[in-house]
Amino acid sequence: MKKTSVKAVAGNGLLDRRSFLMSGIALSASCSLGPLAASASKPGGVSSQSISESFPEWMKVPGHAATEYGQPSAHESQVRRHLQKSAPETSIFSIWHTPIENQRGIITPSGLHFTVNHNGIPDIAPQRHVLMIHGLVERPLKFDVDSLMLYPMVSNIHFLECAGNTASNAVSLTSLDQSAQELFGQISGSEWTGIPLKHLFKEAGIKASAKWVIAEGADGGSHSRSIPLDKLLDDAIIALYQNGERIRPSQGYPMRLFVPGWEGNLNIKWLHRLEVTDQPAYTKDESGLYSDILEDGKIQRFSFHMDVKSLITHPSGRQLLPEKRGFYEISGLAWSGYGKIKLVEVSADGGKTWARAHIESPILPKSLTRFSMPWRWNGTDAILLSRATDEAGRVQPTRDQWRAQHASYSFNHYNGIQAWHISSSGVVENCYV
Ligand SMILES: Nc1nc2c(c(=O)[nH]1)N[C@H]1C(S)=C(S)[C@@H](COP(=O)(O)O)O[C@H]1N2
Ligand SMILES: [Mo]
Repeated sequence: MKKTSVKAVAGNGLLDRRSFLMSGIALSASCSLGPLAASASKPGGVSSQSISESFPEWMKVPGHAATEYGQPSAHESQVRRHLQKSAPETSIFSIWHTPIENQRGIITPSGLHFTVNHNGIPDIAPQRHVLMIHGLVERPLKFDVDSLMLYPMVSNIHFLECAGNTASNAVSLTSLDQSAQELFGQISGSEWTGIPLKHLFKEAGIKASAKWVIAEGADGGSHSRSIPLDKLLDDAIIALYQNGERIRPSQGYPMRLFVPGWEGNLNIKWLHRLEVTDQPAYTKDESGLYSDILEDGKIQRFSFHMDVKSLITHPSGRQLLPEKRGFYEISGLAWSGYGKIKLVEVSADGGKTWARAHIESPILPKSLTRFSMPWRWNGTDAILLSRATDEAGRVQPTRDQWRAQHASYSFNHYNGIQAWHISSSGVVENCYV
């Protein structure tokens, strides 16, 4: 196979996808498959006797029985949530990060969904849990879990991201030697199923003066946020299921508010109260941690949307490229709280040249979206970047552009372009360009 048949689309080895798919399998087979696979690809080259002699032991005995609840392979036990260093395990305030670099596709397994708990995870008996809708309504309502389960439900795939995700890259003066999980682990994607809030609000009868809703959780600290009524009437749901099963305790069992595309903190878990009002409550949870400090020192209250952002997950921080000068599929995730992802560009030379990545379907609004780009690494230093644009026309800023808009110690809603440095030894490290 001639190497010249694969067309370059940008500097430092980024390749045209179509020409790579035409010739890429043969190219990568010749550089990475071992002798067994190579001979198996030639039928007739191996006798049936030598094939059966090479059977591993599990092909010669019956396997074990299935169990009532499935578990991942024991060989994948390193794929775990990671506790953010600043929050000790015993603390009631804890942040666990998703191993985002182990994920392919756009759905995070529920057991690996990131989780942020300001007051621990309450043990809620579903029979005793109540959801109230009150305030500026004609008919205050009280629901138990069983009565909510009777309502028609919708299912949608959406990301959930903490406003503090990637905070360390916003504030740190020198780039940290961290994995994608450590830097970016407060983002996950799931299918969320539940009741559109507009149906419940219609039943309650919202009064004309209503503008805001105070949503409160049933955790010990009464985590609460003020949310504009319009958003809740638009696409918010009371989520009862995640990825086909009832929401897990760390995600808000028995129910949570789900506000697509808006900052994680508003997605109140263990939801027990929605108070319809004409003004925000300025709760402790919105006035303290979750306000943005701008470059002139002013505080921006209520930055609801999660902005357009992307990340190359393969390869990413602390990984080692196994093949020097090999063919790689660069793969990553892009998302925007404003809608669908329209464009992802990738650079392998630190931003000198860019090429359009392939965006994999499904391309859903306010959802993780997978992109990919074939790359031939020439074995020397490279800097990989990805830059996402959404359908609202928002473009991911550089780190410097983002920092110019914010105070030096501001860290929420950081969405600067992520750079991974590949050294000639194949080590991948976080870097700032
Ligand atoms: N009741 C309650 N809701 C909460 C929180 C909380 O501590 N208590 N944490 C918030 C924060 S900061 C985030 S980022 C998301 C995280 O949701 P997850 O734990 O399901 O990933 O939940 C939000 N909802
Ligand atoms: Mo958060």
